[in-house]
Amino acid sequence: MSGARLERASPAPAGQRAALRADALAGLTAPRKTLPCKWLYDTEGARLFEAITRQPEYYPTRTEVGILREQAPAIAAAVGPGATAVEFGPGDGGKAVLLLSRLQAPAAYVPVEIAPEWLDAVASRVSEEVPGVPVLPVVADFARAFGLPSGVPRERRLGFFPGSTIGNFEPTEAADLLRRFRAALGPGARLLLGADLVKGRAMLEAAYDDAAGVTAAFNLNLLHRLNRELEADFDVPAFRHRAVWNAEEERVEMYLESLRAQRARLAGREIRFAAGETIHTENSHKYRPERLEALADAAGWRARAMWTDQGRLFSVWLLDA
Ligand code: AVI
Repeated sequence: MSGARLERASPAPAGQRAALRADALAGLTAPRKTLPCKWLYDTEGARLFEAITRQPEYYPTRTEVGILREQAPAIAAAVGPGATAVEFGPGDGGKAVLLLSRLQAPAAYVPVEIAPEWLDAVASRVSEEVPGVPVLPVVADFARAFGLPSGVPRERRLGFFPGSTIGNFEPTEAADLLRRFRAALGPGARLLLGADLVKGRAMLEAAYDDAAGVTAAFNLNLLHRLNRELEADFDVPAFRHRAVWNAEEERVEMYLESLRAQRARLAGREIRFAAGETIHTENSHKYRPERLEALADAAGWRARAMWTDQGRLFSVWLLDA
């Protein structure tokens, strides 16, 4: 994927709609149909994703939060006092609150996010829940090259990229992203990174196809979004959600499968589906520790520490620039 970051603008601005149209036309007229996973996150998609994180099958969020809580003393000791935490795509700010309230005298918190209204909400939450830590919000798209403003302290910068969002990027894109973080943070920086680990098929496929159908609704919302924003006419109930563990690529793949032969109109084009034909909508790469270390290494980072849970489901890494 290019850009696993959440896009929450609603209704979509014209530029964003044009980009969605271009991506949808390119992806749905290709021999193997695809849609980039960044488009999963409109307002409804973001709401559904928050609901996914509360599903019993979706272990990553609660496991990572458990690691951050349990290992907070070790993380705080390794990071040291006076860090400026720079979070890329801060979500609802919950993990920032957890981190900042455990670090020793953090100097500042810098959430980096493309959607200004989302940034405001995160800044208010963190200011309220961790008073005394200056919040310096930065509007930027970290999926592209960006710099931090001069007001952000240069010393002891700690990048923060939790949630295993790194897994939604293809490995070469993930290395580019880590390289960009390194360039933006500067020499001497550290990065606290969450990465989901490889595990058995049953647990992975259940995590991406929960019994309550929330992940299915999240995936199908992509077709609703095309109908809403591009005036397409997908018959959404004629598609179903599928999640498949690809053991060779070590990633969970999400698809929308057409239940019958059908056609849909999209931006003046007719898109045909055979029965059983799929649209590939997301990859969620899982990492073995040695592969994550090699990825970090390729991007110029050195692994300093890794923390995991008892079941070795998830990993939190501290990397040195
Ligand atoms: C945002 N990202 C880390 C999630 C994941 O687990 O890959 C997105 C997701 N897709 C389906 N469920 C969750």
